[in-house]
Amino acid sequence: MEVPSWDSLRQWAGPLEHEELVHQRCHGPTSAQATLRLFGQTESSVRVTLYRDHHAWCPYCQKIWLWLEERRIPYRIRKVTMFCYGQKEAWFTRLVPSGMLPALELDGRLITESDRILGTLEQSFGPLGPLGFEDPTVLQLRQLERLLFRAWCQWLCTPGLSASDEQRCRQQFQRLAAAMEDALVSTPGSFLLGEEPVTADLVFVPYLERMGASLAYYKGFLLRQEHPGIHAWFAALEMRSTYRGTQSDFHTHAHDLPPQMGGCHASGTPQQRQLAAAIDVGPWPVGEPDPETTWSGPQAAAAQEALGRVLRHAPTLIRRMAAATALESPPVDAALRAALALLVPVPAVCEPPEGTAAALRYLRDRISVPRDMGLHAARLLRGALEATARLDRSDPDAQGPALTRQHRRDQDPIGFVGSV
Ligand SMILES: N[C@@H](CCC(=O)N[C@@H](CS)C(=O)NCC(=O)O)C(=O)O
Repeated sequence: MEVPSWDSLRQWAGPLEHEELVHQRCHGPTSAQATLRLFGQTESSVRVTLYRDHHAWCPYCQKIWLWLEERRIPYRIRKVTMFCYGQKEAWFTRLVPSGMLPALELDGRLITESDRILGTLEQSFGPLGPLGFEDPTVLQLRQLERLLFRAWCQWLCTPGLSASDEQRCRQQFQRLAAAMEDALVSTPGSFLLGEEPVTADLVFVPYLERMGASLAYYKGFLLRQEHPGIHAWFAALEMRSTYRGTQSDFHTHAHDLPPQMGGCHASGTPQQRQLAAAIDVGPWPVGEPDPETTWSGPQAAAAQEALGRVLRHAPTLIRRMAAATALESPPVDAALRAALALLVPVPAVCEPPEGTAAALRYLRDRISVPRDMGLHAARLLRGALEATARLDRSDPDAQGPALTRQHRRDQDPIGFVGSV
């Protein structure tokens, strides 16, 4: 089958029209690509600016991001590069010399530290839910989250654990995960304090998401399968477009965590190796039932989203894919279009030019969720890139350069910034 042209692919992509896109990003569902959120209000109502990372990865930023989205407070977003991805913007270090995220401006006053930010937002706009951030019940839950966080770090980040140490760390982690499940069943409703998520829930979201991903990849442990109460809580969150807009996936977290955590250590059991390989190369979902999400959404919309996001950044993507694999741009350009042909309403199987499998896999390994697109769009795109790489006649098994563990400068946002 002949590889489709960019023009023919463009007709299937989602809204690329600037005005339509901007309106959707301001007023529509939560999106990692938004830079202004108005929730039906006008720009003059904006009192808040959130400074968060370009990668939509920082857990402390996710907590604030979710709070603003759930509470529907109009806000502006300014994105900043985290150290491990590239150069921190000078304008930001002038504002926050440590360079730490998140930071938030409210009526021109700058606040740092996520808990202080939440406290200030509550004072100005009222709490999310019946109890304030400093209420003893909420404080107790916040402490439980920190204990769970520590148990997770000990299990994931301690090098050279023996089999019995692994077991001990796992038990300690599971004891605290069960305490969270007890807290969940102690009140009616799917969330910690009832039928709707409150600040206490949002405090748990970022790290529980990272725990689920990293423990699957490095320990072969499926959090949601092992802890049905936590699974039900995630399932309730996944009914909300707010959470889905900030939700990452196993692959992104598994590879973004090591530089942030100073190393993540695999248990090396057969189950762990098998799961890690599936997370890396698919097919996705990596299990039945799907251990990452209960939300499936319409497949056609996910394909359209993936297509639209690649089209938006195609020249930069092609340049990076070619540079990383020492190829010329034209064959990489054609290989990428061959992969995208699998995402259109009537998919076509197209052979990529010979020798381009590594470039296709370079991109497969670097799709970042939710920075680039949602979880399902990313799965479809990774699948299309992998399936097309396998059709490479000269070297169907060629891999792209391995992902680094000390930093992720291969994900430097320069080159993508400025075009949404
Ligand atoms: N205690 C701080 C922790 C914030 C934090 O650790 N932020 C990290 C990102 S997750 C950061 O900005 N690091 C600097 C960088 O990576 O550029 C808070 O709660 O806000």
